[in-house]
Amino acid sequence: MHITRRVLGAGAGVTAAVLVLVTGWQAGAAEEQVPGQGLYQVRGADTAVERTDVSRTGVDVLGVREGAMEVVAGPAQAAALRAQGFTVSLLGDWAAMLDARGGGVARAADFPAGDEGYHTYEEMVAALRSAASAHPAITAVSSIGSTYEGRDLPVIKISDNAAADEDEPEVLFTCNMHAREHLTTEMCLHIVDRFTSGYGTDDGVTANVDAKEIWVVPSQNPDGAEFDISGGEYQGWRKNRQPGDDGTVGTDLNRNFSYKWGCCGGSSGSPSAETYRGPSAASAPEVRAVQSFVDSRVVGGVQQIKGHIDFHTYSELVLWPFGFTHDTVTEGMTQEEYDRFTSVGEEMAASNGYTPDQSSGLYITDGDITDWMWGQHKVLSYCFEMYPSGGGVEGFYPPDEDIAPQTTRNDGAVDILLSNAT
Ligand code: 0X9
Ligand code: CA
Ligand code: CA
Ligand code: CA
Ligand code: ZN
Repeated sequence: MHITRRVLGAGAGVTAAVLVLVTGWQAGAAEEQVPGQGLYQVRGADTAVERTDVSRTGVDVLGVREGAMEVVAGPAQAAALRAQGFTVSLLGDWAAMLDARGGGVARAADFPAGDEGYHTYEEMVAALRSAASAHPAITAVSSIGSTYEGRDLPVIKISDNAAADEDEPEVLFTCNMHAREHLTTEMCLHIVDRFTSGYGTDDGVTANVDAKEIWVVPSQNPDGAEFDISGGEYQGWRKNRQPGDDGTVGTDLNRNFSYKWGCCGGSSGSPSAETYRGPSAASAPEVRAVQSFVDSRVVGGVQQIKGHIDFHTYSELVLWPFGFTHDTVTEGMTQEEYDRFTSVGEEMAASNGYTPDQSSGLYITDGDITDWMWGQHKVLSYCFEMYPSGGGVEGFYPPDEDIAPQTTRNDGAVDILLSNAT
């Protein structure tokens, strides 16, 4: 589900040239390849080990469904996968598919035409401010730091007596670590809306707000998210916007966390890769901000945050640590702890219809947030891959009509996480 960047930065001329060149590809081109990035289906990667092999070729894995992977790959990568024995079939030209999804000219200040129901960075900040001004007693908005480009990373705290640091279990929800996973920003904003506007009327909401301190970070990567919607069409962007050593832009924030960073072949050392881990652990300002915020919740030697969900898209999965190893029980994870992850994970998955698994069951990653949250702080931490279960380019850009049903769908899972955060 990570992805190779669409080569758009060079300007519209490049896209036009690709479109001209690809007109021949449908007409039975021998190897089924496009000159630029193609969306491919890969068959034969039936085990996590094989899927990790696929991922390590540097292709952008969009999703895994019923034994088939959907990946975005260049011609050489497609050829390499075939050489490794996988069955690779072309589904379409990636740039052309993104163009088709763009929906034409859009208002520069918002999402592409038809998707304005999604929140831009500015709209997200405004939504937090208005929730706070409508419910001042139970909210506090602040910032956990700033991005590479200098944007604030807002966090909202929701609790009774929000201004005070009370002795209540704390819970963290984080979203939009990957730029193009915009549905997750809406997930965090839905959590904010539910636990503020439902206070005093919904008994379950009221009990949670009274008994817990809920922290919500709606976007961990606003630079990337704004870039992804710049120019009125989607860019298919994943990483942050920080240049690497060679000038290529972007670190994969979900490979940059400090626990077992770069340990295990679950990330790339090459700045141009979609899973570039950065030059050192926590080299990305966004990751430093999240880590120092969580570090700051150690009060009197005790981590106050007891539960966490990091929302991603897509594939409809509930994932838990560790991602760096296939082992269930290892240094930092006892059988009892693993069983707890499994049972809460399965309960949440039963509530939203997602598939539960240890994250390495998908593929190996190192330096991801849930490994760090658990490995460093022993926080019950999950990665949700939201709607849809599959779907190529559409997968990252569901129409805004999907926001309400697909965020509400996780209400039960969020409540289960809260009740287990003790
Ligand atoms: O690769 C990722 O960072 C996550 N998937 S995404 O498509 N949203 O990029 C999954 C991270 C979960 N960890 C492992 N699968 N090990
Ligand atoms: Ca909007
Ligand atoms: Ca409180
Ligand atoms: Ca507290
Ligand atoms: Zn993601």
